[in-house]
Parts: sequence; C-alpha cells; structure tokens
Amino acid sequence: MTGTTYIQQIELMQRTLRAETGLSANELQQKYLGVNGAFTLLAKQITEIDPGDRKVAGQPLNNLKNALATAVAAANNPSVKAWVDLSLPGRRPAVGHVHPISQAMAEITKIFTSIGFTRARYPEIDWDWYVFESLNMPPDHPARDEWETFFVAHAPDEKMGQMVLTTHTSNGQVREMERLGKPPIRMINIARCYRRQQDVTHTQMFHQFEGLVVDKGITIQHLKGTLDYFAEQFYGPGTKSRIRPFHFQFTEPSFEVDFSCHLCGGTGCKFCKSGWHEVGGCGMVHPNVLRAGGIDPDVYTGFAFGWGIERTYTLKEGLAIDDIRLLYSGDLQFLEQF
Ligand code: FA5
Repeated sequence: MTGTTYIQQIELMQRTLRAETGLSANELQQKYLGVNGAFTLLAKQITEIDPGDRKVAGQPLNNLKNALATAVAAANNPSVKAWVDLSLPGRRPAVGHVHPISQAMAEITKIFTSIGFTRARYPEIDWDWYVFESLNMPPDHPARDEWETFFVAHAPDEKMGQMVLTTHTSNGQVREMERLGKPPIRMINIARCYRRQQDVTHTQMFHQFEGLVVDKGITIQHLKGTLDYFAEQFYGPGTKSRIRPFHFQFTEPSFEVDFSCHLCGGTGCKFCKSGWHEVGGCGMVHPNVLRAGGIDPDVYTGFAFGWGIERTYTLKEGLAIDDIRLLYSGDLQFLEQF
C-alpha cells in the first residue's frame, strides 16, 4: 500500500466517524478503539507502507485516534454533561486584515508615487531642531505653543536642542533637503505624530502625510494642481480643493486646505461645513527653511502640505466616523467593517 492510499483510508474513517451520530460513547470505543477496532486494524496495516512514508502517514491516524479517545473519555466522565458532537463542523479561525489607517497609507503612497514623489521615512523621536527650529520657530517663539509637545527626558544637544516626539511630519522637510543635497525634491513623508490632545477629533498618537516639492520655478499653481489631483484620486472624480489664507511659521504664504464634500456634492450636509471639509495645511516653503536645509531661496522655491491621515480617511465616502479614537480602540466589531 502507498502512503497516499493509507491517508485516504484515514480520511474515509474520519468521514464515517462524523456520520456515527447514533452510537453511544461505549459503542464508539468498542467499534473504533478496542483491540479489534477500526483504528487498531488500520494501525497494523502501516507495516505495508514504505518505511520512509510511515511517519507522515501515521501522524493523521494518531491525531484522529487521540481526538476520538478524548471525546469518549469526556463523555464517560460524569462531570462532563454535554456529549461532544463529532459531526459538528469545525470552527473557522478568525482571519485578520490590514488596519484601515495602514490601508489609507498604502493608497496615499500610491497616489503620490505615481506622479513622481518618493516615500520618505524619518524619525518619530527627533531633535527640536528638525521639528521646530529649522522650521523658522526659534526657541521661545510663541508659534511653538500650537504643537502640544511631548518632550523626551534626554540630555539636550548643543545645536539640536531637546528630543521630542514628533508633533508633525514637517520634521522631514529639512531632513529630506539634507539627504538629497540639492533639488529637485519630491517627497511624501508618512509617519506617526504625537500631541498632548485627546477628544473626538484628536488622538495623542495620530498619522500625518507631508508633501514637499522644491525646484526652480515652483509656484502656488503647482501646489493647487497637486491638491486637486489628490482630491480626485482619493475622494473620487469631481472632488475639488480650496485653499484659504492661514499662518504657519514654515510656509509663506500659508493656507488651510479644504476638499469639497463628496457626500453632498458640495451643497452642504450634516457631515461637512457648508459643502467643504477642512483637512490640513499647506503653503510655499519659507526662505528660512530652505536656508536651514542648505538650499538657496534666491534660486529655488517650493511648496509643502501636511494632513492628518485619520481625518482624511474618515471623510472618505461611506466612512462617517464621528469619533476617531475608535480607530485605536482595538474594538474588532468596529475594525472588521473595513
Ligand atoms: C501641521 O501639523 C503642519 N505641519 C501642516 C503643514 C505642513 C502646513 C506643511 C504647511 C506646510 P496642523 O497642526 O494644522 O498643521 O495639523 C495638520 C492636520 O493634522 C490637522 O488638520 C489634523 O487633520 C491633523 N491633526 C493634528 N493634530 C491631530 C491629533 N491630535 N489627532 C488627529 N489628527 C490631528
């Protein structure tokens, strides 16, 4: 007999056992596990198989025999009330899937890399220099108050300052300028960020994606074109972007970015503000930031933008999530929907 035929016989016995719903535990013991039982007889036949195949063929027989012996023992144990029904179908193990924010990160990466951006990754625990000072926020500048910062208990560096948990992905701007040495730069930096904030629209740990483009002759038109392209790709055809004057220390001029609401088509509904959603900030890179990255602002210009992924994603069609903390609650009933 071949090993395959032997395994087929075990499978046949398994099917037969499943159909034995009318037998008591003692009858099953006698018919299958006793000295002349089906298992004993099949076990003897293993000597007919090629010795090299015996281990592989014998294992499933032992597994099945042990399962039946356990069930029979349990049924004979007076403390076990319920008879184990071998005919019941097995339980399917839960299969996980990629977290919705990781799905969004993959989608955002694809949208930008398809137009020539390169995905960058920079430290999530970084020096004050990259997070604030090189971004035109000298020590004690009041603009720093906006980033409710977690400081790391680590000896400060003379030039780099203190270590902080990155409050935004803008720390990648000067790092990318240093990495490349000179333009052209087309970076998309996606990372975790941290702030001392917690409510229905804020979490202490969240994600941002940061775009940075620096080259000769870059204007606001390039920025607006990129925002419109992203709006259509991520939210669907017909979605528009709009920029409103704002203030960031590291961009001049600076804007807040809105996308038209794809749920109401921009007419206004309970999910948006008069047809628009606010998603993040953007602007033309401040000359001081270019200088901090070793780039001459008289030769090159650039734009940058930065958005929260949680907010960007929850606005996507059909995902009207009213509390972004749910995303990190570990609640499977919630997460399995995505
Ligand atoms: C910034 O972080 C700027 N670095 C953005 C930027 C980049 C401007 C480049 C100009 C040029 P702001 O603090 O507004 O900006 O945060 C941007 C977005 O991050 C917010 O609109 C929001 O969507 C998200 N965000 C900020 N804090 C939190 C938080 N605690 N939880 C969840 N999302 C947050």
